[in-house]
Amino acid sequence: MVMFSVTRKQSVPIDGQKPGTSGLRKKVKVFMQPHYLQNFVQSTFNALTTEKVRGATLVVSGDGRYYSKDAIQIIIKMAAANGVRHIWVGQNGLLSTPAVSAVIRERVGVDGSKASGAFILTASHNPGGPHEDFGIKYNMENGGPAPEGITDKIYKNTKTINEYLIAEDLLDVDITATGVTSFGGPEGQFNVEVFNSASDYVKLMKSIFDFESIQKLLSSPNFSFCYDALHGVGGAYAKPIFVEELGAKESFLLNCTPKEDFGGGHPDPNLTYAKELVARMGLGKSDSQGEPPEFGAAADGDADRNMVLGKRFFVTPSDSVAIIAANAVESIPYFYSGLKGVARSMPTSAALDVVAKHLNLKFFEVPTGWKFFGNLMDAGLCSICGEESFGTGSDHIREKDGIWAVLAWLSIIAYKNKENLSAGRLVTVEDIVRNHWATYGRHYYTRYDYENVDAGAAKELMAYLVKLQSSLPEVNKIVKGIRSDVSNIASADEFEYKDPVDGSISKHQGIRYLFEDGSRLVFRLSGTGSEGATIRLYIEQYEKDSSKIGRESQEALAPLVDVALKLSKMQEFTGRSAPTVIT
Ligand code: VG1
Ligand code: CO
Repeated sequence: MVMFSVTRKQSVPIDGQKPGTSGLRKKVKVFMQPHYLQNFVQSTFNALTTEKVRGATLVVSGDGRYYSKDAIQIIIKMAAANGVRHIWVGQNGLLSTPAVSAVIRERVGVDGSKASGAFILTASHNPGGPHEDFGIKYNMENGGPAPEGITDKIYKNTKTINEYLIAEDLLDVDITATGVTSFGGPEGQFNVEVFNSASDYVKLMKSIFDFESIQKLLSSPNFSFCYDALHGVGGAYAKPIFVEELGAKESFLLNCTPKEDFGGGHPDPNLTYAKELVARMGLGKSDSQGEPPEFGAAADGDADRNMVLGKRFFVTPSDSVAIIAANAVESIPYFYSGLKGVARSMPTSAALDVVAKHLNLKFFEVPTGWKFFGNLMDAGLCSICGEESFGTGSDHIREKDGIWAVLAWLSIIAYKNKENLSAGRLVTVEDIVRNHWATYGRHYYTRYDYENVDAGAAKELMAYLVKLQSSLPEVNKIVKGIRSDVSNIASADEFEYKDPVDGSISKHQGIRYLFEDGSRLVFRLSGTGSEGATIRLYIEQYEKDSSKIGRESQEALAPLVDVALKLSKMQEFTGRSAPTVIT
């Protein structure tokens, strides 16, 4: 057996290693600086404490973006030096974020060990390549992102770090082939196990959904489908699940070969960045030839997000989670015995609230970021949850799950068509959504993103909005001066969350203006960008009157948009006359 020794490397703190909404994300060249990644990894080990690290089994993998391969070898060497016993790596370093969560919760190693955590190497929906972003985050033994208590400790450690441990003489491990490589260290054997990236996840999906009914749907001549992985790691799961298990045609898959730079694109599944899919579905400016498929979906770089489309029809993520929750018990075997509760992030529309009320389900509103759902799920309080940012998931794991959401939609479509699949007209995605609105009312919803705004200007805008909140009569005077046809603002605050399970408090989670008729304006600064600041503006209006639910969303929301932009002095502060992305 090859032996290695442990080196203590001197280091100094490096600024700016505070994990954001979902880990630390920076430009690749920042991560490549000497000691940068190492400082963060050692700070994580130190935050977890030696007892948790020594002898542990940890997962290291990610969405395969540029620099992942180097980072994996560095983390393997540092894990060995810190006394970790087993490192698990998905073949070629690939594991989607939901698959990592599944692997932590479900997988048993060749020697019978179970993993207690993972380094996930991804900057998710941010672009990749030598000039773009890299990212790293740590997930805990429940399979979910480290809670703020841990990420705060990690950050604190990065500010005082003076050394890290590394097994410099450990040879690079071949991660292209499955199998176990063993080394001998000062504390005994150290193993690196490379395993198939898809098999644990595929097994889990088969235990949740009725694959037979989905297979029938996919083989029906009345049904067609398109899945766009945007060159992210979702492609490594799309083929085994949709083609090999469910019999979809290979031509249904788009951009399903994972690439280090996502083909130069922005792996963010929305109407702006998933251009090819949007055109295929008949929703683009210049649509592609032929009849669009009945169902389309896309994923982000690490495949935890999903966008769901019908033929010439966009499903908002806020509606998507509400519709899944409303139909899950009938259509998805995992939920046959009922839902424990549902949850959404604060800026997500209240469509889910209405479903929860109708079905008499427990309901929770949490801050942005998946880490807040985990506690609820661990406590058995929540089965299905979602975010407006194309994130949907359930308590089968502790991350949002893009492919799960697609399978959930396919299950619902299969269920709605189970009698008339070969004969009558298909119940389409659009039918399902319109029927939902007719039952529950419609939440018109849009999000405006102002990306890479000057950080100082963004802060000033936010401070201004908080200051305005001190006098509601003043705000209402301004609002009425902008548009007399919107209702009054009933309250305004900064969202604060007290975790019902552990009592922890998260402050400053977004600025809210709540109107008397249930409309909302929410302003937040993004915590996932790597350059400047991104301002997110979320606008929502509820319509119960069934004669008014068929309007174009941008038209229905125009008065509120007008109010939001003028009230916040968006152009004055940022110099931007239009957002970068409208969803
Ligand atoms: C964004 C989304 C948030 C999501 C987060 C991570 O955060 O708004 O809902 O949980 O990305 O998603 P922010 O702070 O930029 O608004 V992923 O798929 O990028 O890990
Ligand atoms: Co993601």
